[in-house]
Amino acid sequence: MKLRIGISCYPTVGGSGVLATELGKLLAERGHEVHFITSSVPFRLDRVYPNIYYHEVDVNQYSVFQYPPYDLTLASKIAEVAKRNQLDLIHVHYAVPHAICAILAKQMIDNKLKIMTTLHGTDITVLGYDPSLREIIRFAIDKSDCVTAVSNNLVEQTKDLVRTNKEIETVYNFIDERVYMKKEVEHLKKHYELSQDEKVVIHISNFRPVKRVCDVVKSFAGIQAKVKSTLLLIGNGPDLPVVRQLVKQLGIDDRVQFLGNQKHIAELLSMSDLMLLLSEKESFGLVALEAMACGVPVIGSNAGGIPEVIVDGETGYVCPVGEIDCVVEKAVSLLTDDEQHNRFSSHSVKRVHQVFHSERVVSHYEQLYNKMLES
Ligand code: GMT
Repeated sequence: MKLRIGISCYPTVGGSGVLATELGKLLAERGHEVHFITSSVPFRLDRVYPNIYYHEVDVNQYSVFQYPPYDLTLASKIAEVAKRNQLDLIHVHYAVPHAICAILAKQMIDNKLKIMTTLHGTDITVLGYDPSLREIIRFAIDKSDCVTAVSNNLVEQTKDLVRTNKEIETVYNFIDERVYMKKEVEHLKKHYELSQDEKVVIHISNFRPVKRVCDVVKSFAGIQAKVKSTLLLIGNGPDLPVVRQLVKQLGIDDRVQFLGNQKHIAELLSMSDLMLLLSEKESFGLVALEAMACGVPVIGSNAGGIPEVIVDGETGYVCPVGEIDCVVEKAVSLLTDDEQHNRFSSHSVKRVHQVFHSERVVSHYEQLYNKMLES
């Protein structure tokens, strides 16, 4: 059955926005009518897509208010779009504020809207520790018609932190396999002055402190002392200056390239031999999945949902948070053993297709939508 689906998320760079947008695109391909209700055009919505509509949440700054009323404007917009387009449901990404806005919108239109909330981590693992927000997060979860989280670990953490009895179903993240695949990039390697005999280690994040990018740099310092290699750092964020300073201090400036935010991630991954994702909090780690789809093994920390994505000793390695020696040892073993690397690389691609395939995940969401609408 064709559904009319609203989607609200933070549209800027970030895993939750990426996931929400890719989901919307694939739902539209399946014939559903998809309405994005966001503060700007989601950055992955980079051309015209049939069945996709965009409604801007235009937040005004009134001098009488100390803060711009984003939440209230979003709630009004969801109500308006839902009524005008007769939406069957709104799928919001984040309990706070987006589920709260949807609950308000639902009340504004006489409760005629089903709400699905997907938890991505930051809303729980950061905000859930704040006693002033815990009650409202629980309210958002309890009042949603269906709640999903992106890993089993996040389901457990939510139950522990927020103390809700609501059923929360794990629906893993996915990537678009037509985009994330190994590509021919010899010309690019030349552009980045990467020689044939050197290995490429990559890290992609928003450089927030939870990503522990300094651990990535320290690990790489150990790796490059044993294996000729270059580190590509992709992204931007608050820790960037500290990371730059550390690179200088360790005397590895000539081995590290800072590339800032990038659009064509699959190409950069296709030049790489290994990804490092050493976060202290990570509900899933979508970048790890993107790497695996391009045949790049990942060494990750044992934080959050990362061990559900990486199979230790098969598609990469899992090391305790902050244990640099473990990362260096595993990385050197992978980068110096071609047979092991090829095996891990093909297991990574296989795992993405078997466990995290977009067909499977989008069908799962569709089933949950239908179940929610029947109830
Ligand atoms: O990782 C971030 O800081 C961004 C954040 C977000 O909300 O966009 O990512 C979260 O959602 C992603 C998509 O589900 C997950 O892959 C990330 O692991 C998760 N980040 C954290 O839990 C820190």
